[in-house]
Amino acid sequence: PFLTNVVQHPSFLTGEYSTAYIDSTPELFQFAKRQDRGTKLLTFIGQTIVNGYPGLPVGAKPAFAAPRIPATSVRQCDPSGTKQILEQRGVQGLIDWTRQQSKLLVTDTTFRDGHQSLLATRVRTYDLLQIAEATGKYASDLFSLEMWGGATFDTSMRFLHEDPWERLQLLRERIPNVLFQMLLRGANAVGYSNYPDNVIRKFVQLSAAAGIDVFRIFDSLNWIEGMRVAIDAVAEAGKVAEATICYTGNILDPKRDKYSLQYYVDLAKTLEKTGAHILCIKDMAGLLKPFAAYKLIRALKQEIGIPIHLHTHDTSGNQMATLLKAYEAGVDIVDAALSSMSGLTSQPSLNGLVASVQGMERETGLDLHNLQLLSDFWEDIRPYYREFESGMKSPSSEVYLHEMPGGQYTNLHQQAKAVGLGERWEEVKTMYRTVNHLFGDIVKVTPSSKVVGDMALFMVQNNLTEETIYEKGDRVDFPESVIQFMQGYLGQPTGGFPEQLRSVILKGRDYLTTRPGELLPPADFDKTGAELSAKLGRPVSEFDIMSYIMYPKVFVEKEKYAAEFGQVAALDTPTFFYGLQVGEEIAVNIEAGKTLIIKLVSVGPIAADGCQTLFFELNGQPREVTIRNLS
Ligand code: 3PY
Ligand code: ZN
Repeated sequence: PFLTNVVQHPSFLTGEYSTAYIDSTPELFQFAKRQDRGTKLLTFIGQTIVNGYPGLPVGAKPAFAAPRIPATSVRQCDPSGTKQILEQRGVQGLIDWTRQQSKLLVTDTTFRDGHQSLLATRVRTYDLLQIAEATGKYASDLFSLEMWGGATFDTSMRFLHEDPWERLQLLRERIPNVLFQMLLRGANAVGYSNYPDNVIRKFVQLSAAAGIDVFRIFDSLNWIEGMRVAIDAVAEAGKVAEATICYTGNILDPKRDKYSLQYYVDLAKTLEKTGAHILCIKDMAGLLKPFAAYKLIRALKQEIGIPIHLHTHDTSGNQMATLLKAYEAGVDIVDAALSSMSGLTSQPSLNGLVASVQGMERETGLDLHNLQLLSDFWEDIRPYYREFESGMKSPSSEVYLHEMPGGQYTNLHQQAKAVGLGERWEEVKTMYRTVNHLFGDIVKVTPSSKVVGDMALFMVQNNLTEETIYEKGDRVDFPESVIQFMQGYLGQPTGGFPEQLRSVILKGRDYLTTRPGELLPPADFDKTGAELSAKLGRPVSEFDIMSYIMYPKVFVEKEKYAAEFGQVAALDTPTFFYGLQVGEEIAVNIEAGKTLIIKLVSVGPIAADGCQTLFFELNGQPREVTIRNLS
């Protein structure tokens, strides 16, 4: 009975999902006055020149060489790749083909996990589009391209001021032949807490309609209940449900028996019974050592009939060996990233993998020369994003100690810097391990990994230790994410919650023992859409409504940003991050057939009121914008 109180708790309702949001935050809906598109973009560029892009240095724009973009002739008129196999033969036909064909199949993760793990998820649609057609052409023998979901949904809106759905649709138009794959966090969709079941179903339908073919579905605690709704929805949409076991611990260590070989085999069998078309082993932190991979995949091959897809991160530097041992054990599909976007916290090198198995019975069929052309492009654009690199320069076996997912490493590092703990990063990593221990050794992957990260930052900040937390904990308010985790909003961990710690953190609050999605009131899409449309003063699409339901605040901020600064997504990346140099001229395509020519003529001094005037030419006409210097 008390469970109803929990789901009506205001913090839960406003957390990530609420239709009451519009009414409770009217100030968010006051938009800047209308200006023409050119002036908006000049304002954005001026703002970036004067005050910098948030988090990046202000000052001279670095010199970047133009990226090498391999020539593509007109779009392939007769595409044939895995996408066509799915379309012509259906899901079962695709799975049968996967089993019958003889190659090692490969997924390229560069468009999603590669940059999520190396560049804090900051790669812009503009750059993805530059290489999209060439990717479809030169990597047409891929099983799939992982290119959406995970952290990209949130980040594209929050930091890049882009529409994630538009990214998906634009890439789909340019890459008609390879399966598109996304990462879906089960009942958390692409967010950080559970959503009502009808939101999960709708999210899957919309993603499928916009172009996703393969849904990698995981639960951040390996809790099967958190995956069922999504698995069923994907099957219903006629798409591929790739259900996931997240790998943690070490199956070769008899002392670490919470996550044993038997644990994974049982989970895999349950997922197969639940309707998974493919099984993913998601080694999000890169803990699956080579010989463990062999043992795990051999065992799974004997116990289940569906294809096995291996995902890992190369943080330790050991993971090419893991892929090769997985090959020996008969893995069907593996993930890798183009070489210039591989290694360290990203996936092992795709180019290297292709070369490694050349001449073997199950060589990949991918062409090394063509892959090099694609890698060259990424090598050239990676410097645009250098400020988002983690600073990690070599492989680190420390990952076996802290067990932090590759996709979290750069993001948590940024988060630590943002709260003033940049200097104490070593302590944060050690605390991450301590928190895992305090939590009872849990699976750590978004969002459970975020909870561990938040708690680690919090403990370092407040000088709490494993020993003092129980006494001092009564007097501190823990982060909201930690409270919600202990309340069961991310689901139930294997072996349950640590009771003593839970009571210190919850301080008498209620908690759930069943699936949050069962209790959450369903979203009313029509009502939310009508309200949103009225507030924004424009018609809204189903995609807008979904973005809003997933991330209400971030979505509205994005709308406000667009009202003030226009289509910043149309700017090239160096200009987006660093503005223009005096004398520099760029062409900006704001819609098909409409190009703005923007030139920075000069930058005025800081006036007494703290403002600076920038003089531009817009399509040859003089224009000026005045920006307050915030330094
Ligand atoms: C995500 O959920 O974004 C991940 O990449 C988890 O590994
Ligand atoms: Zn990953």
